[in-house]
Amino acid sequence: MDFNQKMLEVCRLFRIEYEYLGYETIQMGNVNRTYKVNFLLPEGKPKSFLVQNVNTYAFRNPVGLMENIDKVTEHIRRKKPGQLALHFHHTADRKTYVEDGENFWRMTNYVPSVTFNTVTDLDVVRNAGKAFGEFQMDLADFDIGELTETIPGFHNTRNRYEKLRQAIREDRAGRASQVQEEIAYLLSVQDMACRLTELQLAGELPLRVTHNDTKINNVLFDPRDNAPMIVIDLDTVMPGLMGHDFGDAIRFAANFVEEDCPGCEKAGLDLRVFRAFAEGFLEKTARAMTEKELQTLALSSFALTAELATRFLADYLDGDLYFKINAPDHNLVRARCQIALAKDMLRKMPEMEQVVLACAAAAK
Ligand code: GN1
Ligand code: MG
Repeated sequence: MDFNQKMLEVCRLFRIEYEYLGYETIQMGNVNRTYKVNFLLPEGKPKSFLVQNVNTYAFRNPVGLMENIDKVTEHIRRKKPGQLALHFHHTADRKTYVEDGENFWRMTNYVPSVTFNTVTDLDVVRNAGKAFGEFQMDLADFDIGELTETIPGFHNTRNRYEKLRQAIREDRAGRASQVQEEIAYLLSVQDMACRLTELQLAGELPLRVTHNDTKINNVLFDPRDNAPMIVIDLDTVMPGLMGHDFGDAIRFAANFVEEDCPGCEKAGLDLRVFRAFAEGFLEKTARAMTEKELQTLALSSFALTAELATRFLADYLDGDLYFKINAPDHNLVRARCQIALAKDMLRKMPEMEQVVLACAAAAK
């Protein structure tokens, strides 16, 4: 079927009856596929919606995932009535998704906004820190037991290492011999990378409802003044650690380069960005944090960076089954970039720790 026809069919199932104008592919995320679909209202104005094709290789239980999102967005909406929120459209039989035997579709409102893949404006970074901190605090009274684990063990770094070892053993794409250096580095830092997971398993860090994918481009900003408008991409909202959200945000936003920048020698941690994000995040969360959470916040940046490096490298070894790629070595480039960032983080760990303590003291 022609893709225009497919888009139209999906939108009609979500009961959008306006005149169809066409669709645009949106570069958003490395897992799902996203399209902006444009319509014409009867009065002649354009109106757009976002349609997503959920990657069911990554998300094995997409229905459970949609239920999670529904509960979480409703919880936030009840707390902040009238505030801009993500709204998922329903089919005639009240479902928030359409399954056509091959694909899993969903549709949300389109929010005109700006997003950032790299940021140098420290006010924007601070605002992102506030947005993710507030998101976590909004869900502080949400019952964890209500949530399905959409990807079991998502930030279980120990399991991620196990999957890397399996990928090395199986060597499905015959690439292991090319990446011995990367493998050796990641294995050499395994203990430190897994420390957060070990503390979690020992019950020393509280389980919270966390976002788990806190890339700064998952915050929509107001184009007029760069104020944060809304946190998006709730696919991985699950029980997790404070450090998962902090660490993942840092590994993305505080890197000197984008996460898939070729020529990884330029990758590294920008301490100014680290500080700005920590200021915003801790302003919202410091009062609710335990001592142990605070002590492991800087470490969490390293843990999440090394963890993602194992994921990119494992996917490269598997033959690129999980992440979308735009070149045959895309996953390798990504893995190298995360490794270079992780190395720099280790060098800067004492400074990062100091910054965290100073920001927490200022926020309390
Ligand atoms: C994936 O698809 P996206 O961009 O929201 C991944 C994250 C990674 C990220 C790296 C469900 O997120 O865990 O950190 O790529 N999401 C999933 O860019 O695996
Ligand atoms: Mg995501």
